[in-house]
Amino acid sequence: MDEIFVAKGDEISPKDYVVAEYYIESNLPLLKAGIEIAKEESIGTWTKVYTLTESAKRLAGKVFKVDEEVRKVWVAFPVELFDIEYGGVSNILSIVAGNLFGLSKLENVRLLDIHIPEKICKKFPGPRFGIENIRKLIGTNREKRPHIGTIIKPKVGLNPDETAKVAYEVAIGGIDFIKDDETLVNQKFCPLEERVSKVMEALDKAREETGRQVLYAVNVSASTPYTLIELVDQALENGANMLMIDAVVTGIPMLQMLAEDPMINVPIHVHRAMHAAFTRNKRHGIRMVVLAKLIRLAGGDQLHVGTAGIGKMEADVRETLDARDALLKDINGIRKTFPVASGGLHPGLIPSLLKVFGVDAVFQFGGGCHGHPDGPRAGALAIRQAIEACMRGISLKEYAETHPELRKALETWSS
Ligand code: RUB
Ligand code: CA
Repeated sequence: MDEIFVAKGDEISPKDYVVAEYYIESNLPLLKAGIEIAKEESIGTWTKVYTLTESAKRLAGKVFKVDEEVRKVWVAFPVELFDIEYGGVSNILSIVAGNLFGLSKLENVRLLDIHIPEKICKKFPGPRFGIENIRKLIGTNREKRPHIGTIIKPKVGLNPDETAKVAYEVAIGGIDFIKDDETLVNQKFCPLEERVSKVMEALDKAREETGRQVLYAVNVSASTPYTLIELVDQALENGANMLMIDAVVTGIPMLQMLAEDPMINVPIHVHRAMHAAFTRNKRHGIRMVVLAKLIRLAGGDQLHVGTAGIGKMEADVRETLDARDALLKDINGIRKTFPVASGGLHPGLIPSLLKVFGVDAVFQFGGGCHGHPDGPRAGALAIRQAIEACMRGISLKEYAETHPELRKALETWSS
């Protein structure tokens, strides 16, 4: 019976299968361990069942490659197994990343990557804006540079007036976009409707003074589709020009719902709080690259991918860059998602960030903006100056001699 869960490499056409790569630790021989996954996630169970029809057998997942040295197994799941119209990302995850993590015969399993064929990719919306159109909104499509964003800090606690004041200061200082922090939604101390109305008023005022439109990503990570849409309506009615959703805690399908809504004509920034519960362990869980592929397909215009170990959050360079590449590489004409580096960043780290990420990236600063001794406007100016210095090939130290905000930032956070 196990033979139906095994195939030769040349029998698997990448057009007709979703291919999942797993790292496995098990007492079973690796091929057998892979078969446990193929079986559990397609047409099998722990024992022979007499209800298995001949036509059901064509839906068997198949192990078609094993690499003993790195303990890797490749499993191909036939396209027909997936219900993309109704099940979408939920259905994909329930197959390639479902029960298998709990199988007692497997001590550790890590989903390393997935390869999704064109016929499935085409059924997803992808980003409505993507890098090119966000660049048009910010005005950087000719002179390409990384975008700079800020997370308002403290992450919660400011009221709408205080939030708007900070927004005005960083907008004048030269930030490209502002985002709510992930734990701020619609709490009583800072109701979303009033917050958006006041922040947008402050950003309009800044635009009149500087000629630059700053984007504000409003966190609408609500618990049900109904409350989500209620918050989206409140945000858009009050002039929001960007939305933010935490796609891990809220669910990728909620992101897709926003991306497919013809009434929502603003980019969507995607946060990923809680991802490290399953992406961090190198032996068990799901790599960030998998999440990045699914979030791009579902319509995320910007997505956090980590800082390659430059900032405060754990991540090795390879993990960050693989996630970044998944957002940028060509996938059947689907727009590119802006990779976001965030967490523990400050102006002194911009040269290292540029070296790793290049210009097609968003660098985001919370403490590294609002912790500037002269306040958020000076913080934003210092970030802007660090970008300018790098784009002009001048060292930060030299540029700081004539730019006091940058000088103070470098003194504050010597890297
Ligand atoms: C960063 C911040 C974000 C983290 C999340 O604030 O608020 O939530 O970037 O991590 P600060 P990741 O700049 O003050 O550290 O981007 O890795 O998902
Ligand atoms: Ca945060």
